Amino acid sequence: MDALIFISMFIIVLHVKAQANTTSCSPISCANSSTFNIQYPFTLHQIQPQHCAGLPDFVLQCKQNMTILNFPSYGDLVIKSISYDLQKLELIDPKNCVHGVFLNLNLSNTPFSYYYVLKEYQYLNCSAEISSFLQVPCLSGIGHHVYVVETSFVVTDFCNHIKTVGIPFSYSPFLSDNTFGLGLTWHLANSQDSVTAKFTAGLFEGLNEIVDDKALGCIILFMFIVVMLLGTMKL
Ligand SMILES: *[C@@H]1O[C@H](CO)[C@@H](O)[C@H](O)[C@H]1NC(C)=O
Ligand SMILES: *[C@@H]1O[C@H](CO)[C@@H](O)[C@H](O)[C@H]1NC(C)=O
Ligand SMILES: *[C@@H]1O[C@H](CO)[C@@H](O)[C@H](O)[C@H]1NC(C)=O
Ligand SMILES: *[C@@H]1O[C@H](CO)[C@@H](O)[C@H](O)[C@H]1NC(C)=O
Ligand SMILES: CC(=O)N[C@H]1CO[C@H](CO)[C@@H](O)[C@@H]1O
Repeated sequence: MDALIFISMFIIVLHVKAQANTTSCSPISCANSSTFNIQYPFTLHQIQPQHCAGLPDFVLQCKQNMTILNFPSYGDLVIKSISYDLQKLELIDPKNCVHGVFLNLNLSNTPFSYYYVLKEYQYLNCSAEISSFLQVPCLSGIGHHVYVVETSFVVTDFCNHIKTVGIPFSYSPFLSDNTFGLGLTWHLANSQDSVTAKFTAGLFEGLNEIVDDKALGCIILFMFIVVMLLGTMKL
C-alpha cells in the first residue's frame, strides 16, 4: 500500500515535471520566414532540448535556414512544407535533379513513401542520343545520355538499362523542374501514433533526467522517507 502511494507520488512528480517542460517543446522552425513548424513526430537535431521527444526517423536539421531531411540512400532533401493534417511533406532536391532522387532514393526502410501514385518507368543510359526523347540533363553528360521511358520500350543496342523504378505522376519533361512530384507521406507504427506513446516517450526522457537532477532526487528521497515514517507510525 505504501509502495503504491510512493509510486503514485513519483509518477505525479514526473508528470508535473514533464508538463512544466512542454513549454520549451513548443513548435519551432529553421527560419523566421518558414511557413511551417517542426513538431511531433518531427524533431530538430541538436536545437530542441533532448526531452522534446520526436521519433528517430524524423530528426531534421537546419542548414542555412533550410529544413533538411537526410536519407542515407540519397542524401539531403530540403523540406518546403509539412502538412500535419495530410501527413504530407513537400521536398526540393538541393542538387536540382529530381530524377536523381527517383533513381536513387530507397524508402523501403523508412517510415516514408511517395504521396502520389507511382507508375513504373525504365531509366536508360545511352551512348548515343535518341532523337524522339528528351534526355534528363542532370544525369546526362558527354558521351552518355539518360532517358526515362515507358517499361514497354525495347532497349536499343547502344543503351544500358539502369533501373526500372516507380515514379510519381506520369513522366513529362516538366519533371526536370526540381519541385515536381517530390511529395512524401509518413506512416507511424500504431504504438507511435497515440497520446500514450507521446506520454511514455516523455516519461522515459523524464526518468533519464532524474539521474542528473539532484533537486528532484531530493524530493523523491524526502517523499520516500515521509511514506516510510507514515508506515512506521501506523504500527
Ligand atoms: C527570429 O525572430 C526573433 C524575434 O521575432 C528573433 O529574436 C530572432 O533572432 C530571429 N531569428 C532569425 C534567424 O532571424
Ligand atoms: C537566415 O535568415 C536570416 C534572417 O531571417 C538572414 O539574416 C540570414 O542571412 C539567413 N542565412 C542564410 C544562410 O541564408
Ligand atoms: C532498397 O533497400 C532494401 C534494403 O535496404 C533492398 O532490399 C531493396 O532491394 C532496395 N531497393 C532498391 C530499388 O534498390
Ligand atoms: C551512364 O554511363 C556513364 C558512362 O558509361 C557513366 O559514367 C554514368 O555514371 C552512367 N549514369 C548513370 C546514371 O548510371
Ligand atoms: C521547468 C523545468 O523542469 N525545466 C527543465 C526542463 O528540462 C531541462 C533539461 O532538459 C531542465 O534543465 C529544466 O530545468
